[in-house]
Amino acid sequence: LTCLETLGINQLKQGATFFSVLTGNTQALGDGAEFSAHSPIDGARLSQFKNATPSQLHEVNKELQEAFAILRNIPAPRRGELVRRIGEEARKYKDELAQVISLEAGKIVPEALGEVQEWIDVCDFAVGQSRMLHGLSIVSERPGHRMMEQWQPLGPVAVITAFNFPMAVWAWNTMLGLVCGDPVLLKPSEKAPLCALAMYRIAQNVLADMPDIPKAVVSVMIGDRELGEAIAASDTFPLVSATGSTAMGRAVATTVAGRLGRSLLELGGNNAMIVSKSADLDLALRAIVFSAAGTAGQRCTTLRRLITHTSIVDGVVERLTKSYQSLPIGNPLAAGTLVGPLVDEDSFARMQAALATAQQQGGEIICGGQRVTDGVPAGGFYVAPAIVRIAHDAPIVQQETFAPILYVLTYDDFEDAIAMQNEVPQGLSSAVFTENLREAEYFMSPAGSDCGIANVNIGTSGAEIGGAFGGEKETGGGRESGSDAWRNYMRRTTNTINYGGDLPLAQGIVFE
Ligand code: UN1
Repeated sequence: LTCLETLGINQLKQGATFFSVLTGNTQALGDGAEFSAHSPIDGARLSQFKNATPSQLHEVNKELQEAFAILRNIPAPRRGELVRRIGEEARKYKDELAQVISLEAGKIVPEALGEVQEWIDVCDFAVGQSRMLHGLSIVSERPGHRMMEQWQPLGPVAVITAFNFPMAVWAWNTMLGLVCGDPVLLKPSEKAPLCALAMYRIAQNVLADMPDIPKAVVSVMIGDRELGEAIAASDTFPLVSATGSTAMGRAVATTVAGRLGRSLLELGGNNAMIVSKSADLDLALRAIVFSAAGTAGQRCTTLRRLITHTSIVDGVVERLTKSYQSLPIGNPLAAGTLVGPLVDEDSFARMQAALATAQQQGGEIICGGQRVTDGVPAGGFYVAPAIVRIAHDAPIVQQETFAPILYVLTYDDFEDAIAMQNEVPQGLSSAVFTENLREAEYFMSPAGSDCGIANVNIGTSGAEIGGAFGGEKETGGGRESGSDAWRNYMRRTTNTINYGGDLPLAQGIVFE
């Protein structure tokens, strides 16, 4: 695989086994059990690793602490220069990086390139932010005093990521974490470990030319759940940022809360779009297909529920079915493919189970759902994206199934549509298609969508990095990427300074 050669990933191994502990200074095999990662494209084995263990984490933590002691004193714009150069390096190897994503996550090339672009974009954003880590200046009630806030580096940050956005989610956390003065340890999905090695290589290429910055500021440990639990339990990390299932996030958050650490969670979504009777349907149809079938339904922002006005639902379903049937499904590396494979057989089994349950609960499969074996690489799990008409309150509709299933629900009153949009336990992304100003504003109002993302006349997926990304309820409440998400990676100090010659007490207290 030439991309692994070009990126220098093939040097990161001993015999046939890749390193699982990488801190820039140390590069070592894991001490734990061996495992392999396979390509969703054809099931072929891509790589072989050994799990890094909690005792190896203990050693890495020392390096992270030492790195933090140095990094926090390096001026933030210099830390920004590190991130600027990482962005340049990612630009240079954009095609190769995208190829590693396609191989490990099964993403089509245009979307894989988009993911690398998301990394590059957040670098640019973070470089600017490195000169804008502003605090407030606050007036004091006491004569001869003033107050201010400062934002200080927080400490080593752990980032736990999922297979579906192996580079972008790491980059949101890491590029901002670095400018904020925090070393970042990544524990990637075991389904996408080569992506982690690729990102490590890119960052270490840059760090090699910046000897004032400790190499361990971009570190990686590859391991299983046991490693994740040890990270969550470790006092080394004042912040643990985790992306993945709600079950995983709940376990991480509970452990981190037990030691009163902070967690930054981006968990399940069950994203809906309301299609009003006034909607521009040409636009809506395109948005639905990209959001629901794109990435083979494996984004946390994937459109899963279509809440359509009763008067237009039949026409919408008919047009949607037509475009679903002409979607090119196949090898994600081939030009023209729009829908690649599911990540693995388990994922396929979960999709089949969800479809069977939907039928038991009164749902009707309008199209798709079946495995596709013609014209696709053997060994991969390719499926036709499914459309299911079902009642909004069927229990299966309340769950996130990480596969391309679009549930079509209907409404008569706009208020009911909002209630349906909000009735699920997840709260990540949402959208309305309407030409009606009142509906659009209502949707975005305090009584509207309860999600972290509420879009008008665009789909639920494909957010740009400038906004804060994340959601409410079981989605976990975290906000990453743009806006003021940088504050997650810093601690706030409030300073009160007395430049007078007296010592007045606040609240007018006299103590003498
Ligand atoms: C995810 O699926 O974990 O908004 C992240 C989007 C992408 C990020 C998705 N920018 O769909």
